[in-house]
Amino acid sequence: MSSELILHHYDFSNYSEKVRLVLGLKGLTWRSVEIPPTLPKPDYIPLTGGYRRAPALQIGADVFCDTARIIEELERRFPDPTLYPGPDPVAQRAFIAGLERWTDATLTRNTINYISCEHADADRFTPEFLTDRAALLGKPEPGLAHRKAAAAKNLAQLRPQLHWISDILHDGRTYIYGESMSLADCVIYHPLWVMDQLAGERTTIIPDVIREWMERVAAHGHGSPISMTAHEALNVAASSDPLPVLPSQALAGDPALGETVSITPTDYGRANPSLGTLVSIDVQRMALQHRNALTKRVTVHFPRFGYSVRKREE
Ligand SMILES: N[C@@H](CCC(=O)N[C@@H](CS)C(=O)NCC(=O)O)C(=O)O
Repeated sequence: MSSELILHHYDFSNYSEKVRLVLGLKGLTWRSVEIPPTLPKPDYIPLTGGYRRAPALQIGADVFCDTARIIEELERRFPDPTLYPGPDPVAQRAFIAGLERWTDATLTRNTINYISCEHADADRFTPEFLTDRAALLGKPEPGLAHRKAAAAKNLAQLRPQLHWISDILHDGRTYIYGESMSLADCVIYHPLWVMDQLAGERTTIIPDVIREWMERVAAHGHGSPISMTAHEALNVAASSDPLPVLPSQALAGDPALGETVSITPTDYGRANPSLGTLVSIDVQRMALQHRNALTKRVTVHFPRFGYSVRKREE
């Protein structure tokens, strides 16, 4: 039974970068499977049961979707060094979860929208990529006049957020929480980092105090990735059994264990839900199992926050 960590990701994916930083902070060795940034993803979707977004962490025949669920699992398996080095790790975890809602939703949306309008001619924005993202977000592809206005609008939203980050760092601290890097650094870093990746150059709007902190964070690296093909990863799933599932504590209105369900992001990517049999659910997390010829039986894990679960009529 393989317990190797297999990360399915791609280079300029900011959510993948969040997880890569966690792997670096913990000094882990992992297998790296490069997935396409646009649909179709024929070697990835058989693992996730339909979910298209990046990244996912595969361990044998268990697949963890969404950075929140992936990072929870990494902290559980590899608690040392911790992602929550403060005096009260339980409270710190909750505060960072709140912080992450800001950076994953608003900050990421503003940095990506700003850069894709301001640097619309960057190599990264191929027609294929833009069409895929317009469909993913359910929006039309913007014309040139609209782009200029949207860049200005997003920059106006971005500036106050950059000030918040500069203010956190104004006393010369090394990391967001002081002397030790924590998950707070990873969750603020990735939406800023992605601007340079998409523009293909160093973005000028990031102030020096933030740039210097970003360099300290990046210096922790990504751990030790060893590449793996998508085909090898599918074979790992097919030759492993899923781990025993977590005990359940369903809420009123939840589907029953054993029912066929769909698990769908509540924000974007709703056209690509995961389908399977509900095997575990509690207030924070849920999991379904599916099987196909490529993977055999696989358990796919999601956080409860940001995903809805519904019974499907067969
Ligand atoms: N809440 C998710 C968001 C994941 C996400 O949106 N990832 C982006 C890449 S950075 C994505 O999947 N974009 C569409 C795609 O790659 O197919 C998480 O934390 O993992």
